Amino acid sequence: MVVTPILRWLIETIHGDLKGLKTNQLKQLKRLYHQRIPGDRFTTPEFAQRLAAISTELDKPVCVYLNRRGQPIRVGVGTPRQTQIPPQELPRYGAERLCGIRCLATAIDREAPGTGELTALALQRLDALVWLPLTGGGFARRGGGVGGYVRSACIAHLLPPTALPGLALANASDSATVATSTTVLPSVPLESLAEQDFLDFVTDLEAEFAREFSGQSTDTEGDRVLLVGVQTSDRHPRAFEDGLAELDRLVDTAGGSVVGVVRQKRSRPHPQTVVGEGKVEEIALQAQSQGANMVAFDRDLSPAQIRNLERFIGTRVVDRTEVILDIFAQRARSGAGKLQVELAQLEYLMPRLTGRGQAMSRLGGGIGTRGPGETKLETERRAIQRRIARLQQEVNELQAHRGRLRQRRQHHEIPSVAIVGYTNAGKSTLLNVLTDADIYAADQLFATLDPTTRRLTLTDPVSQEGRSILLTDTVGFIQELPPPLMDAFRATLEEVTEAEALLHLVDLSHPSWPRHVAAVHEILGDMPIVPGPELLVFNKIDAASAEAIELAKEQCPHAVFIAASDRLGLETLRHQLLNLVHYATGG
Ligand SMILES: Nc1nc2c(ncn2[C@@H]2O[C@H](COP(=O)(O)OP(=O)(O)OP(=O)(O)O)[C@@H](O)[C@H]2O)c(=O)[nH]1
Ligand SMILES: [Mg+2]
Repeated sequence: MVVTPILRWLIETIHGDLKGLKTNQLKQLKRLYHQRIPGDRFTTPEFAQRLAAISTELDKPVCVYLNRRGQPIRVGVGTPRQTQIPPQELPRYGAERLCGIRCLATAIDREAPGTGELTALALQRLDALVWLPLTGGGFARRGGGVGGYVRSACIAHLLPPTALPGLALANASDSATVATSTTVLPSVPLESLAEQDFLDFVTDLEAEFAREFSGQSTDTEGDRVLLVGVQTSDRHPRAFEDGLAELDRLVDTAGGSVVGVVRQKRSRPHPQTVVGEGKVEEIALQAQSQGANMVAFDRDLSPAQIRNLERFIGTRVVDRTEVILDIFAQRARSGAGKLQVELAQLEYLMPRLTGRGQAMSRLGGGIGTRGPGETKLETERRAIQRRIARLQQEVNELQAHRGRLRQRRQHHEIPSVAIVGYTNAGKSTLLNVLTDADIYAADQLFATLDPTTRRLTLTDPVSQEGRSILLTDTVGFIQELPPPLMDAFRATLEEVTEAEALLHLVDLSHPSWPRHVAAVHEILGDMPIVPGPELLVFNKIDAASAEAIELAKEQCPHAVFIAASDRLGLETLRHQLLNLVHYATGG
């Protein structure tokens, strides 16, 4: 590679506090980039003294970051905290590794690193922090010729998690996490430090991390996700905890594993970063120490918030909607399902396309794809817009097609009932036991995406006359259903609103069932077509507590109580369904 002057300048950036630096001082600092020490040494005495001399001259601490080959990759003026490598520039090694970079830091009047320095060590997962306190009164005699020098040094490094029994990382505060996840070794004379083998040290340390890590997790696939809950004053504490538990479930369903939870109480979300500055740091630290490669927030984030958070934390940051979209994408099997999921994903992505970093805003290429001066981003936007328009068109066709099918059924005068309810209520199980349909039912959120309709014959207990109805099982609801999904799934949701009546199934064994009922009503209320009358049916009574059943009976005296999987209460349900259909069709 030819090193052009501009490239050299880029490579040799001096970080940190450069105020008042003279040109020749800057040159001295830049020259550090050309130094190299043996890769198997923490430092050489000469290199340490050279840093001490520069530090003395500047009257400021100096930090040099070395890779494992002993090459400086970053030089900064200031403390390790002030010169640290931003998360997105760090190589990602994961929880079982260190970052492959050590920091040599001179220090003025401080014998050992403090919380700030140890935080920087933990945030970056540095191989080690080599602390070089200056002695010799160099600063007192600044300009007087005699420089400060380094006599002794100490090493700080990360501790593998088991070295810390019983540490509750999930709720540990910032400084507590740092204090327990790092250690500072006793100070030794510089000469003896220079004789120690650095590579042996770092290999042993990493072996411990690797052992820990393999003991901790068996599943190396899938994302390791750190959850973040923000309890704003408009959220009831119970609703907040419910939402967080639901997010945990969603992440799990999406195939990720939750490695920890961070909570914050705020009157309202921080406009730039949702949580406060200190909390962002705690999140970054925990993500590092627990090897998370993704951070999921329990609320929707603006595109700018996602960008800011990713910059500070250094992992992918997703919001609740993105997790739900991901589950939908994994579940979609049918053409219609895939079509609607793709539309929802693009509608979600569109506003988030702006300023996705330098890479996307560079000039685009390709004949006929751009006007003069148009950027690649705009080209991409237009391509996506075209795709969205085409998918919208296809969804319209799907909607029309399903409409025709319904009309044909109505023509045969078979009334239809749609089973609605919160996701995982047991809707598919119920359709299966009532009609021998063969629908996938599982203890998962959004097991069903595509509607299935089956004929069910109900017998009038008095006249013994049979009456057929069509029963439709469809996608489950969730609170705060993401708007892109509402729009994309309108063809599917229309099956619900176009039905003559609804069977609203509720999982009574779920402690938050009242909130689920409210969420379903809210979504139905938002639909363009007013849905028909609803029969409330409580499911899973086999797993519900006696109190829950009592409460539900009290609050909803007309509801039906069943256990679909145990075929309990199905007779009553059939009678009530017949009544519902009579009522809905005016018959
Ligand atoms: N204990 C108990 N579990 C049930 C009952 N009915 C269904 N389940 C279980 O609840 C889970 C969800 O059932 P599904 O039928 O897939 O629920 P769904 O409403 O179709 O869910 P989505 O399609 O994901 O929205 C499954 O594990 C079922 O076995 C019941 O009466 N009692
Ligand atoms: Mg289902």
